[in-house]
Amino acid sequence: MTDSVKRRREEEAADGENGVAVSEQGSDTAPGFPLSEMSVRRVLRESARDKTVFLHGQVPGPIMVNSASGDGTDAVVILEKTPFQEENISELLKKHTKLQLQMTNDIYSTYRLYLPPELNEIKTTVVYPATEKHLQKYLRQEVYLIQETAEDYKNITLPFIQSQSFSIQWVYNILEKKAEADRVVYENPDPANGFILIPDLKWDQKQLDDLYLIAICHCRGIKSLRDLTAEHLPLLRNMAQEGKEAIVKRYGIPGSQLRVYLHYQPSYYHLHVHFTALSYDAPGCSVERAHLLSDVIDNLELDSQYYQKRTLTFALRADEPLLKKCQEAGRV
Ligand code: M7G
Repeated sequence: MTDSVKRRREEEAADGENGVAVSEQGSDTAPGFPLSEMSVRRVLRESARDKTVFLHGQVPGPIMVNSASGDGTDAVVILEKTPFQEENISELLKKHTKLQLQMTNDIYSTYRLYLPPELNEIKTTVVYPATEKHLQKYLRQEVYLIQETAEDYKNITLPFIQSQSFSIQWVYNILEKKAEADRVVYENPDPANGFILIPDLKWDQKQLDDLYLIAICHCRGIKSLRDLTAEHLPLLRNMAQEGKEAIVKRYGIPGSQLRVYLHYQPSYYHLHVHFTALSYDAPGCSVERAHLLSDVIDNLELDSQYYQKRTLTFALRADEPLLKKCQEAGRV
């Protein structure tokens, strides 16, 4: 952890202001999700490597219009064991409640280490109520590569995203300071070329190894990479430069150690840029999805219509409706 992060934590503690902790973890103060009442319908996906499980749950209560099945309201719950924090390790060794021997052989042995609850937290992300599209997003499926030409975008993808895309209410809530206002790291308030930089939902901000922020532009109506032209260069340059400056100032990580990119296709069609630690193998940073912001800027400087003209490649999961549309059009 850098000194600046430590300092900020100390300042927050001194202010008695829990910041993230109140809105994300303070079940005493935050409106709670009824986790213990939820029944698990299925495991959507799990990863032993990432120590993560994605659950489709159902909470008793009013049946939502878009409830996938059964009685109650659908939820997606993601449980993730959190990375170790260097400054907690000696506390963790001292305060453990039990060390149970599993096996021993010569100089080798393995144990089960049991910890008090405060040192044993699980990051829990909840989408509630969840739509069928959320369930699909997290369900493990086969994936297929699509090579989307400019024509394909006009004829297949654009009509599809106009009818289907995820609600972006959460984005508007951030931009209008109706949610996560206490988490904003940096803002350029200019309506055309400004943006808000905020920690991503995926990052618990406890360690810098998996640093993940997003920059969301104030301007509405830029759906994705496909809409960008040279007209957007001032906005993109601001996001690149001011975003990096804000991150080095707050977290001490220089721009040369950040991966700054856009997704194509994104899940949410309001332009945003991902900032992740270069050493972190962030979900969604693979070559078939991530477009480095520096390359995007360079391409638009070369040709304003670059992203309207070129073929873009991306992967779609087996039962995504867009894949079906591409198949119907004979494009897969
Ligand atoms: P994307 O490329 O549209 O889709 O990125 P992806 O989720 O498939 O990567 C949207 C980004 O916004 C992701 O990195 C999400 O983790 C993040 N995100 C999504 N939601 C609903 C929220 C939210 O409510 N708050 C914050 N801070 N980040 C979010």
